[in-house]
Amino acid sequence: MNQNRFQERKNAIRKEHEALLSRSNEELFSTNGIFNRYKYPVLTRDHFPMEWRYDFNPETNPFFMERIGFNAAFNAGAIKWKGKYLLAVRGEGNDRKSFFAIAESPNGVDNFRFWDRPLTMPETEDPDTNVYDIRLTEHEDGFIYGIFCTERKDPDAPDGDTSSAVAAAGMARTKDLVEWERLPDLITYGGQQRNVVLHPEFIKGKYAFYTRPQDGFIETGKGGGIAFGLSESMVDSEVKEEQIMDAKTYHTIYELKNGQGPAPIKTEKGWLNLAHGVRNCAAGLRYTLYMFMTALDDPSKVIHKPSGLFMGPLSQERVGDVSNVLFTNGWIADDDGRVFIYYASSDTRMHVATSTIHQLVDYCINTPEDKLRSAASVQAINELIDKNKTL
Ligand code: M1P
Repeated sequence: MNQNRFQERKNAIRKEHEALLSRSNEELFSTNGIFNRYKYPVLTRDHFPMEWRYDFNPETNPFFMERIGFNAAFNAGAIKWKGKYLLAVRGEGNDRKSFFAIAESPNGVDNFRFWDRPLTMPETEDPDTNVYDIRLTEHEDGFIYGIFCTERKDPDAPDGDTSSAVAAAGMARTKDLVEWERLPDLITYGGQQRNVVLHPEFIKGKYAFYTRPQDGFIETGKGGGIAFGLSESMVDSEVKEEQIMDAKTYHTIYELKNGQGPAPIKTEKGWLNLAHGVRNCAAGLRYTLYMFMTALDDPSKVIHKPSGLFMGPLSQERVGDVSNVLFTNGWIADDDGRVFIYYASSDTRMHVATSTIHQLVDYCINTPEDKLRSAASVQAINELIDKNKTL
């Protein structure tokens, strides 16, 4: 391949990439009135910078081929930082390894661009095989914490078992999102951990965690749902007692397991919580998002819980590496009351939906609760019809 061909390919790919990165997004009309989806995903694997993918030297890459490939961009933590909307994305390479990379947007809905390099997350003495699903919490102690899943091969796996893993909560903190200080993994006593989230305020003078105790890597077993626990310190963090605050429940969208999404948002009426629930069906595990509200003076106490799912996979969102999955670990509450909900579909790409604090509080308080029986659901429908008949 001659020099012209190299240059042609490079220019064509650059042009297409730039068009993708600068594409405007479009808010879609919402019949539910609770949130608005957007026409395009905000980040995909095609958004990763060309400099991370290609060797730009025609001598060593005469065909201008990709040297490092990326498979997915999903499950991002989120934060508003210096006026910009930042996503700490879970990038996944073709090698199946996940890593974190920050992408920034001027408006939260489009024009997301990755910073120059992926995030360098220091390791502990026990190196991580895989890291993913970071939750960013701006804590009142002045640090931004990143709590994520660290996965390592199960040391007790029998010979020949090359897939059993152990999941724990990895911990790191930063003041600028560039330099990270790795802290020891969170110590808990309820088995494995994924979906651990740090609450932004001290509770009883301690650090407060949302955890998800689970017996195995995939199965939660007797680990019963989203739990709440306190730790004296973040440097040697230990949650001695995990109290289930939002249990997995028979015949709900969180029947099999659930997990806290991002850190909750404080409102006048209580803390807004966003989580994922998982149920099993003939198509496999189905992940949807749901919401609940907790008491201002006790974030472990659920005070409002709308029935069922808040958001489930639709259209193209249904299909991907792990189909039929919506997952969230990042949202941003703006000063003007707007809320940007960042969610991933099918472990493949990132989307945004927008709402407001007022709408989400209204949704949590005024949506009927799940009474756990078909007849009770019909009764709720009839109550609404009756109410409308009086108008
Ligand atoms: O594949 C769907 C999700 O599965 C896991 O979620 P949970 O811990 O609730 O089972 C996570 O690995 C998550 O990253 C993934 O999106």
